[in-house]
Amino acid sequence: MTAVVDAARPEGRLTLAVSKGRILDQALALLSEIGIEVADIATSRRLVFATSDPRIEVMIIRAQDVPTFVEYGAADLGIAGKDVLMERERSELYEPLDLGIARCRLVLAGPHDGAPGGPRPRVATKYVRTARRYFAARGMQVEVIHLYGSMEIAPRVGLADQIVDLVDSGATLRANGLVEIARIADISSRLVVNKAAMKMKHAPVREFIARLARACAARDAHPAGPRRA
Ligand code: PRT
Ligand code: MG
Repeated sequence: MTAVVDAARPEGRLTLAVSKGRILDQALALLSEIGIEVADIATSRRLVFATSDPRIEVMIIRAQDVPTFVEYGAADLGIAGKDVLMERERSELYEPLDLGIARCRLVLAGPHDGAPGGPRPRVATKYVRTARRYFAARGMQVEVIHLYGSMEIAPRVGLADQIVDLVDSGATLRANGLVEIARIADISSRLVVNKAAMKMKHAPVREFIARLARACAARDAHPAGPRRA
């Protein structure tokens, strides 16, 4: 793979890619725990932000794109959901740390009054590869239908018999008359690291991982604390 060479990025400076959306607030809270504050994030339309630590800049991009930016070296590090990482065909990334944020679970769900769906039920999901792997491992014959969102309505409108999707509180499933049939995976956000950056920027990368690891450990030791992510 040809790495992106960014002449504008000074030696030793680290770029961290974080997804916008629901991971962002908890990721920023974690960064704040290690003394990294991101400037003007609420007001700006920029995508790359300086931080209170001159050695670290933050790039805010779509959840699904974080591993790609890191894999190609456009960012040295990233914070991505395990769901997104599992769905990648191959991974050229280090995944040194479970940050324990944006926790949820990937489940198989179906209508509470639903018929099993015949010999080859249709399953709608955004997580096509992960779903295929799950069913193949169990010798289950299903037709996987790829959707980009709103999986929960698929059974109601007869598009699918079941869905594979993320669940947090369960409110979305309930609101759509669905129940959890099986838990496929526990999900949380992970720190991922570009392999070349791990070699070429070894000291700052290791230091950054260690700081985040300490912040996660401190949070987990005091789970009732006010800043729990
Ligand atoms: O919009 P974009 O394409 O950029 O990405 P995205 O929509 O995938 O991003 P976003 O902001 O939704 O964040 C996605 C990441 O957050 C996922 O990759 C997960 O790692 C993490 N995460 C944690 C979740 C949830 N919890 C979650 N509950 N992502 C989505 N959900 C959705 C779920 O799909 C369902 O629609 O929330 C709904 C269920 O929530 P409950 O509480 O009703 O059960
Ligand atoms: Mg979204």
